[in-house]
Amino acid sequence: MVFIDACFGKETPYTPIWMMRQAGRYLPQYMVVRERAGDFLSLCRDYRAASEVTIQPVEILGVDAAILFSDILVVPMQMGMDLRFEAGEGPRFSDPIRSQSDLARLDPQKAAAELGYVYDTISLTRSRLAADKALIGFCGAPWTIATYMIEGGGSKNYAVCKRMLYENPQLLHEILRLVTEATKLYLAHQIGSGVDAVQIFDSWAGALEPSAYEEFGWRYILEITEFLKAKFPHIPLIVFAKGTGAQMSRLSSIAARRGEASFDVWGVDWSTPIELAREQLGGKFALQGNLEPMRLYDRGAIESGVREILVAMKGAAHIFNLGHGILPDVSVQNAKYLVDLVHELSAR
Ligand code: 1CP
Repeated sequence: MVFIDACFGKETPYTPIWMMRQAGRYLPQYMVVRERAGDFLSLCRDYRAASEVTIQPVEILGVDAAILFSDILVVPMQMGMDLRFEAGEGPRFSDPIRSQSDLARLDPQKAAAELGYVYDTISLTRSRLAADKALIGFCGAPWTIATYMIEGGGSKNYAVCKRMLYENPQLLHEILRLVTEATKLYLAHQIGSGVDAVQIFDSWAGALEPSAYEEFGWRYILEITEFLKAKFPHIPLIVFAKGTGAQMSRLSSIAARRGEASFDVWGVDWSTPIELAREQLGGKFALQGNLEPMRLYDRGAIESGVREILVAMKGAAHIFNLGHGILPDVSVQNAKYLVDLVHELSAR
């Protein structure tokens, strides 16, 4: 698979591409399946429907990899929390974790066992997906998951989490430890069910000051990648820690001090110059990214952005992607234009 070869830094006939959040509302075919399923969580739990929307972007856009259709928040939900997606409001936990006594409600083993609908989606999808297309499994990084568990939903300033971080760091560490345990088991099951690669999304990494991110964010990610790399060396691991562009060399040194690289691909967000990422990380990691997602509104903007990124990454291990998730109102034609353009301009 071209995508897997690129993750491991091997030469490929062209630069592979997929898009974060590629299965979603901008696709009319997704909306049809979503309506049929009722609500978002029912869609995640219905493995046939989830598999169908996982495959849609591969068939409609021609991307080189499918990403499992699910959500990062199914992990805390199956650990024992009450999750709702209110229309237009995003995720809500009615019972956020705020004190030591709340921890008794969280069970990592139960989570990994109750996520069977995800494992079913993976095996069905792998059996249906073309042999040359990769299936990516994923999870949220412990820090990003913890922000939702503690705040009770999305947040602008993460004040409840950060107050806990400075006032009661031990409690935050205990929450992160439980999520880390659940995530290791969950990802091992995802790999056992057939995913070809795994991405860890640390979407809110940039919310922490660098020293706090090292202690409460990065080290838990490395714990997960070290665990998986030892067990499944043939499965490429991708880490996307959004908003950490100014810390790339520090974070990679921390990883290097712990031993051999435990992950393969460094996800670069749209605010980080990819040539800077190449300078600081090139040779050690394949890079993934980093077109500004809003460029998808305009074909001229797509073309100039693609050309710039391909020139900066020429001769280096690279997977093309957006620098964060695709937005719900972009045109499918423009998304397809991007995929075709990357394939065409990178052909060797
Ligand atoms: O109403 C709906 O249709 C639900 C919208 C939706 C979708 C389509 C949510 C709710 N999640 C998803 C799917 C999803 N989430 C995928 C599927 C595979 C794909 O990429 O196509 C993935 C990988 C995610 C991951 C995810 N969920 C992240 C990390 C990636 C990122 O964008 O930073 C995060 C932060 C979430 C939480 C979440 N779930 C849903 C929403 C709207 C959010 C974000 C809320 C917020 O901004 O705080």
